[in-house]
Amino acid sequence: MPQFPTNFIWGSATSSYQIEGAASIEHRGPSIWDAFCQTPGKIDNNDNGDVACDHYHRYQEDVQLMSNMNLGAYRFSLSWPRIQALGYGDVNQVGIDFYNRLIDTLLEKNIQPWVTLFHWDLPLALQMEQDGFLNDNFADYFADYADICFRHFGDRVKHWITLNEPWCSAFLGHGNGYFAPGRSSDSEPYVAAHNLIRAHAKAVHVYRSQYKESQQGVIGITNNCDWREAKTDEPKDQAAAQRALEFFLGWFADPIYKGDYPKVMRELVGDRLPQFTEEDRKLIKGSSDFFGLNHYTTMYASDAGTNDIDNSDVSGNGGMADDQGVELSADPSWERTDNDWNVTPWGCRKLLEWISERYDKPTIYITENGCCLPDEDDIKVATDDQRRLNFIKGYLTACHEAIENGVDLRGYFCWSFMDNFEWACGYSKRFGIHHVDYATGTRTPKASALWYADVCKSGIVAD
Ligand code: PNW
Repeated sequence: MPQFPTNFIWGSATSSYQIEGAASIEHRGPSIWDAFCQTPGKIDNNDNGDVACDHYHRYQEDVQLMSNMNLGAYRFSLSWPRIQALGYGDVNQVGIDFYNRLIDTLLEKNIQPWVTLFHWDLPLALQMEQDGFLNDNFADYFADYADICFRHFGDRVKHWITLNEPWCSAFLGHGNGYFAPGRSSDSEPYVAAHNLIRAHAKAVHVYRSQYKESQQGVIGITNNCDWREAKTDEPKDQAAAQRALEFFLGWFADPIYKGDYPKVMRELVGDRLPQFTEEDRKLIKGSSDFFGLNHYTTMYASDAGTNDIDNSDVSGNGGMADDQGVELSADPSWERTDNDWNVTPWGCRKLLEWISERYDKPTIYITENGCCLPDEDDIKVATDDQRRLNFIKGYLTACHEAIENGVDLRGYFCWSFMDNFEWACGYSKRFGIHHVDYATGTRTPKASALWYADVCKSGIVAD
C-alpha cells in the first residue's frame, strides 16, 4: 500500500463563486460570472451562483466537516468583487470580515488556509470599463487587489496562489466562449493569457518586496493541464503530443520557469503571440515558489497535418487546436466520468514526470484532482460514490509512483470538498466528496470523503 512522506500536505479545494452564494450581501459587486449566468443559454438549466452551497452562511459547519475528515489544508478562493465591488477603489470591510472569520475558524481547527486570489470571478466593472484581461492595465488592478489581500490576511495565510488556471480564462473565456466573459476569438486568448501572466508576476512582486520578509509565506500560480499521449510511435505523433503539452502548460509555465513562451508557439502563432518587455520578463521569470497543478484527464494526440480541426468540443480540452495542428482522441476502452473526462491515472504520473524534467524538478502541489459523477436523487446512491473513491485511489497511487521516480510532489488537494456550481454545467455535475442537498443545504459525507479521511490521517492509500 502506497505510503506518502510524513510531511505530505493532504487537502481539499473549492472556489468562491462555486460555493459561497450570498451574491447580494452588502457591497459585493457583480462579477463576470453573475452576468454570464444571466445570459440565456450559457449555463445548463439557467443555474447561477446566487445561493450555491450558501457557504458564506454555513462556513462554520463546513470547517467542522473538514476537521472531521482530518484535512491538513483547505484551498479556497477570495471573491474579488466581495473585497472590492468594482475591482478597484474602496475596500469592503464586510467582505474582509467574512474571510477573517473563515481563516480564523480554519486555524482554530488546525487547518492551513491555502488562498487563491483569483478563481475567475472578475469584478464586472473591470470587464465593462477596461476590457478585463485584454487591457495591459489588468496587471496593475490585480496587483493592487493582491496587496489588499496580503495586508489583511497575510499574518495568518502562509500559502498564496495568484491565479487559478489562466488557461481557462484565456481559452474558455476568450477562445471558444464557453466560460465568462464568453468571447470567441483566435487572437484574444493570447492577449488575455499574456496579461494574466503579467498580473501574476506583479502580484508576486508585491508579496516578495513588501510582505514576504515579515509574513514568511510562499506564493505561486496554479495551472491546469491534461496529459497528451502520442497516439502512435511515429515521430510526427510524438511531436504532436509534445506540441500539445507546450501549447497547454508551456504557454503559462515556460514564461515563469524559462522566461518566454515555447518556441513552437512563437513559430505557429506568429504575431498573435505578444512579446514580453524586458521589464515584464524580469518580473515573470522565477515568479513562482512552487508549481501548482490541476490535473484531471488524458487524451491521445496525433499530428493533424493539413486537416481542419474541430475546435468546438470542450470535453476535448484542445485549446487553440488550429494553431497547434493536433488532433485529439480517446481510447474507447478508457473509463469516463460524467463530464466525459477519461479516467487515466497513468497520465497523471507521466505529466508529473514531464513537468519535473522540463522545469528542473520544481516542488509541485496538485491543487485539484477529482471525479465528476451524475446527480442522483437518492441520497444513498449519491453518497455511495465508489467510482469516485476508486478514481482518487488510482490517481494517488500514480502520484506515489511519480514521487518514487524522483518527482518533488508535496501535496494533493481533492476537488472538491463539496458539490457545487460547476460553471457552464450549473448544478447538473457533481465533483464533491460531500453531497450537498441544494434545497435544504444539508451536507453529507460520501464514501470517498470517509475513505479520504483515513488517507489524510495515515498518509497511506489503503485498499
Ligand atoms: C477546474 N478544461 O476547471 C476548475 O478549477 C474548477 O473550478 C472546476 O470546478 C473543476 O476544474 C472541474 O471542472 C476546469 O476544459 C474546467 O480542460 C475546464 C477544464 C479544466 C478545468
